[in-house]
Amino acid sequence: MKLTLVQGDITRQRADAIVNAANSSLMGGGGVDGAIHRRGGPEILEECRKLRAGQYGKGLPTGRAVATTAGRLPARWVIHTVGPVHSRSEDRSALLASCYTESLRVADTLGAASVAFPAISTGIYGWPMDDAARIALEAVRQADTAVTEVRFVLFDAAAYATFEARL
Ligand code: AR6
Repeated sequence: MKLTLVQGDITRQRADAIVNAANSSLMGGGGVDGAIHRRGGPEILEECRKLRAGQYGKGLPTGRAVATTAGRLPARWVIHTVGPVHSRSEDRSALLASCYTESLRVADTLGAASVAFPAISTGIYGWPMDDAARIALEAVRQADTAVTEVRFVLFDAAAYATFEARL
């Protein structure tokens, strides 16, 4: 598997699938979730609504992943995953790792060869970047997947530098 790091906006990435750091409701939010729905258009939310009306009536559990169309984005699919909120009192790193492995598992079911990830849980959900980078890189490296390219799309220079140091 080829692992690459880029600094930029994930909504601009050409990849078979881009991953969204969503929340359980799948109804959109701020951060990368807001950007994906804004730029991708209403088609994505429409599919999310159908998922909520069907299989995910109670919402998508933390650490799980599900795919929709990518609407107007230059990707074929958006894989929505729900990161854990960072906690000082409880070790939730297995749930964060699960976001990466479950997203890759969904990518495999789609036949996606290239997948772009944001740094899940490192914004509104408060996960320290260095620890999140360690967990993300380890999870992706150890994943049993047919995906041949994983790209981490880091929003700012500091996040990029942290991932680069870890890599
Ligand atoms: N491209 C790439 N990375 C981005 C972009 C972008 N366009 N925008 C932000 N980031 P966050 P979370 C980075 O808050 O912490 C939403 O409301 C950002 O700098 O998007 O998992 C959801 O609905 C940070 O490093 O996701 C949930 O309620 C990283 O993406 C909640 O936020 C993740 O930040 C999820 O929180």
